[in-house]
Amino acid sequence: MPEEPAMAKKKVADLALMGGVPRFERPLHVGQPNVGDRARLHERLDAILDRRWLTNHGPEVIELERRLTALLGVRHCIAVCNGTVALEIAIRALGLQGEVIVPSFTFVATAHALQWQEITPVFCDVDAETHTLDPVRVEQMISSRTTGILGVHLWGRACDVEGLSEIARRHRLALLFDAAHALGVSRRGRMIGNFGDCEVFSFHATKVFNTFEGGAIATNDDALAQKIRWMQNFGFSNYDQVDHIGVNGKMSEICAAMGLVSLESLDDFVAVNSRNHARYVERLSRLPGLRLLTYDQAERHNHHYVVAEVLPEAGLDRDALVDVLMAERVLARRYFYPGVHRMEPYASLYPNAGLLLPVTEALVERTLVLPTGTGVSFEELDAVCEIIEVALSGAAAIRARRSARPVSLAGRNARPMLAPVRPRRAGGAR
Ligand code: T4K
Repeated sequence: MPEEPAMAKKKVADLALMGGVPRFERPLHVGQPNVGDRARLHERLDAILDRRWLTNHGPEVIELERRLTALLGVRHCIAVCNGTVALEIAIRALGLQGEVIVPSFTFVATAHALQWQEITPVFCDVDAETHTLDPVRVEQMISSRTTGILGVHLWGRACDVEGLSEIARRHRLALLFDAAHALGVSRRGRMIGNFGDCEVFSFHATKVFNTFEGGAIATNDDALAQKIRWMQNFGFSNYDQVDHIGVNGKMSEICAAMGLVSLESLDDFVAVNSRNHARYVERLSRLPGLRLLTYDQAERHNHHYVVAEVLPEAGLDRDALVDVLMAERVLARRYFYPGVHRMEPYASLYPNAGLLLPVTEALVERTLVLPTGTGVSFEELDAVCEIIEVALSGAAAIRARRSARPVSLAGRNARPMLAPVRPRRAGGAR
């Protein structure tokens, strides 16, 4: 019989947390970038340098906006330097002030984009199944100071856009969506990008589609699009003429080139994600206490996030499982722990916000995001599943080990571990 490699995980004693050899030599990341055709990217970079047109709405940005507009089936898609600045511009262009209702179960940028402009983010609870804003709770949070609702299509699963639109219409509120996770996703057959007053995408390196850093604002409102374009470029409406307050939110040509190359491979990226997601569901959803989030088969999805909820029946809590995985160099993430309302400045400004966020408070304790994307091979993914299976089967031993030596890799000090990355080749588009 061939011998098992030293790092194979067959029993709980093999786990690195229990003294075994780590399964992976180099870290396995959530959010390792998808990279398209390198030769095409190099060609585009040469063309940019030959043209000597590096930024300020050059031909690459114009082409990217044209293709994104077509992909989304929307009237306008304005490329921006990153998703956070795109949110800030959208919020400003919509004239939001006072209070805006927003989930706390999101990346901190969603709330920061409001607070940065001295608008109060009013944290609203999410639905336990969908992880997105619960319209019933949204309506309860509306006050005389409320000017808008900012929903988040978390994990690329669309909010209840119909419910939120109806509330916004009835209360005359602006409605925008943080669609950072939702490029290539549909809602009732219509692409995300078409809902609310506008929707904001992130094209950060860790997203399914990336421009290194980048983002975009999509809208069907011509006047709003015009205002966003001015605001994104210092308020210039013409040479020498400034009609608005504005910032520098422009996307550079090099980022747009990466975007065009990424767009050409987007279907391949999504196919890999979709295959990976199906494999995780197949192997992990049969384990007691693990709930894998699924995607509505009737819609288009990017399957970019593999999200598990670790329930009490698992025998290990989420942080224990993260410790097990981190010891194997699987950098699973606790997105979006501890909830924005527990981060500063919000924790000090609104110390009791958690009382109104019971679902969020539960989700931040049990949600786990696993590695996927073209940087993760199918074999690596199976090895991650194997680690989880072995860990849950030996939950009691792991609990005992952790209480004897309570050093948590999942704590704040874990971050320096993320630094060393060695280049490598794996399956998927390159
Ligand atoms: N709204 C929502 C709902 C969002 O999720 C985000 C961003 C935004 C708004 C704001 O959009 P941007 O302004 O970022 O365009 C990461 C991303 O930096 C952030 O863009 C993203 N959400 C968030 C969910 O994830 P961190 O703090 O987790 O990043 P970091 O450095 O820990 O990287 C994540 C993992 O990816 C690590 O294991 C390392 C790996 N990685 C990262 C980069 C940048 C790589 O392997 N290669 C890389 O190039 O926030």
